[in-house]
Amino acid sequence: TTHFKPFNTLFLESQSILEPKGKVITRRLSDMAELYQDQKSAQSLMDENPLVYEVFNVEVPESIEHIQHCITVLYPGKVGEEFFMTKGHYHEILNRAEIYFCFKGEGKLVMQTQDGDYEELDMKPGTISYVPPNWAHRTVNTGEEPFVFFAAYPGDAGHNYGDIEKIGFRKVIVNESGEVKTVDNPRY
Ligand code: S6P
Ligand code: ZN
Repeated sequence: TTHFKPFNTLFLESQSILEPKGKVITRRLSDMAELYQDQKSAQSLMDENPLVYEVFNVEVPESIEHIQHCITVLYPGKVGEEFFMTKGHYHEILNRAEIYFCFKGEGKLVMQTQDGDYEELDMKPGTISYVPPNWAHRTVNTGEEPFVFFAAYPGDAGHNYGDIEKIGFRKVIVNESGEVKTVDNPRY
């Protein structure tokens, strides 16, 4: 028989290196500038074009019997007063769930359904977060060091970015005189 062979992956956290390397997704501000509220600040950062996050993917087949898994490193920073964040997505197969495990830094996991329900969870080292079926999800780095978490989800889940790119989440996470605040998204 030809069963898929078990294997280990090692994440060298201090160097942000995954072994074996797998597929790395790199997102800079220019890849997502339009998602931030303060477009003036976004434009003024464009020359510098900071690295916002990297996703280190372990390569497994994209089918239901497998479990995709990866590490996200979301760097600290702000666009205006809005914290660096991931693009955010629904799964292409909407009812595919996901688990996040945070092991460095701090942040928020913001989620919403197509009916407009909104929830957010705090993440810090040791937090295991459950994203149930049907919830769009985005992470936000509210701290001053890289926010690092592991994710696992069904192999066939896929990513649907379009809906979030159009209207975003109902809320945005901002710095307000040194405090982390959740405020209404004026564009929603
Ligand atoms: C995949 C999972 C994460 C994100 C990653 C980047 O289902 O939710 O690995 O892909 O954190 O976020 P995004 O929204 O750019 O894919
Ligand atoms: Zn996901």
